[in-house]
Amino acid sequence: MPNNPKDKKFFPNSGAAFSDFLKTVRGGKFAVAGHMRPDGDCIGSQVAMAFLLRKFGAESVVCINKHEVPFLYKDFICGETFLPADDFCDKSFEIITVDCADLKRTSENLSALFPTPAACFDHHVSNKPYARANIIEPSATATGALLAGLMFDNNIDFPPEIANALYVALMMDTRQLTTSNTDLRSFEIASRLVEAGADPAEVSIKLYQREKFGRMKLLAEFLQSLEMHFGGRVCVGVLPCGVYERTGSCKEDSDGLVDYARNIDGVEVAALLEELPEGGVKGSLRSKRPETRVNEIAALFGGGGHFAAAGFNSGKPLAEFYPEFLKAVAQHLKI
Ligand SMILES: [Mn+2]
Repeated sequence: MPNNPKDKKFFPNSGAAFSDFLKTVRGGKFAVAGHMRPDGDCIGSQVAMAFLLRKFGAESVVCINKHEVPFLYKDFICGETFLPADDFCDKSFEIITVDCADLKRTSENLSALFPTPAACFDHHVSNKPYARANIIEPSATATGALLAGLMFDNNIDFPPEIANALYVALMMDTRQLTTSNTDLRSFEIASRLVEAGADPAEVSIKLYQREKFGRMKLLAEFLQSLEMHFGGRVCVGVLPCGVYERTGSCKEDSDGLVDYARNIDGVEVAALLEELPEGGVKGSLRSKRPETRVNEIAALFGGGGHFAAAGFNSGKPLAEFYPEFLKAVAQHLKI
């Protein structure tokens, strides 16, 4: 083991592909594409990639996404131009994707117009290589962690605002370094990013202290609706029709509400059952641990997802669906 930890490479297996890719950048025109409904890892990675391309001599660089940069991340785009993917058709540009396991995740338009991107940087285990250069590290906890690691490995300097964008990427995909895949390397990269100028306290204020009043009112209604079942092992909350209008919130504000139910001590399965205006129920499921496999409960109702986070839609009215759902959960948990 080298004495100086900085001699250690974060991503030795991708080093050669990364160097080869950088040699192709000079003079090129690049559109850095992220996935639809972009998250913090996507935006932070796009911004860092745009910086890198320009640093290595790209003539023109833009960022493109199907959906707009979410309000939370607008402070971290470092002056980059984000264009709507549905309108982008300039074939003098090459596409580089970040954080997209599948080219279709960019947009229908882009995947049809640019079937073979110049490069793909990703950390999804499901990624099937679709670009000319595929730099994929499934053990990286964020695409931003992969990009940061590759830049550290190659002694590529970047300014504090890029360190901040990459830090945001890492924090969002690891839920502030707490997800089950968070490893020592994630902490080391976070530490190097702070050394490069990332500001954890400022990032934390900008990401976690910007709640909207309407969302807080929605949360209050959701918490009020929580019911415990089976001795506290299952917690279910509902959002009735009209709740968004009543609280001055919107549909996106329901993201993450179900986590409050999961966070209760002793709860193994948490559910948010939302009554849809067109009829039926949208369900979001969470478990504390992946072994609980809530995706298998979701599958009973035609949905799916991950072991600890899954979802489904049912056509049945909430009052009819609720008891059926409880029965299915009890069977799954062998209660
Ligand atoms: Mn990601």
